[in-house]
Amino acid sequence: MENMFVCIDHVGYAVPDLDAAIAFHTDVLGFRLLHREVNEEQGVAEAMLGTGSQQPESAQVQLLAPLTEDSTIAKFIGKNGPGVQQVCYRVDDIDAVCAELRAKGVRLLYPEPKRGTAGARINFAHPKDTGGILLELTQPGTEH
Ligand code: CMX
Repeated sequence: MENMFVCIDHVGYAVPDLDAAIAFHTDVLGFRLLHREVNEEQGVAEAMLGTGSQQPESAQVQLLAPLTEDSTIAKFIGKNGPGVQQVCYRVDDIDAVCAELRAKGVRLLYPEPKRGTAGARINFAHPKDTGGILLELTQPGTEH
């Protein structure tokens, strides 16, 4: 595959309080709130913020707050404190990219993509196979 990734779609920050983090990003940093939702399967209340004019915008900020004490984000905050939890690359064909990464020995967390932000199809490469970065792959959905 010539180009596996379209762009950096977003960087995900683990935050303890979603409303407080949205307020900081909009009031202090001047981001625009683009989208917010609850994803029960991922255990998160999340928000997407952007500054650019591309549609769908690239290099957004994703704020991820834990829904429950045993969720992935709660565990991350408990271990590391709030901060950068993931970097997400946008792809055109997530099935093809996952197949290529698997063929190159990179472990993906899910056998099949799951539902992500705004109906995107997502998967994650394990941080132990990527130099310590949790890499999300996203193929934007029609709700984007
Ligand atoms: N970035 C980098 N390294 C990470 C990491 C992260 N976000 N999360 C865990 N690790 C590392 C830990 O530091 C640890 O390393 P050491 O063994 O060297 O100490 C190792 O991975 C295991 O860490 P853990 O705390 O025991 O975490 P788990 O193995 O239980 O979970 C992971 C790690 C990646 C499997 C889990 O975070 C996961 O399933 N992530 C994908 C789903 C997700 O992040 N959902 C929330 C976001 C939803 C969305 O973006 O839509």
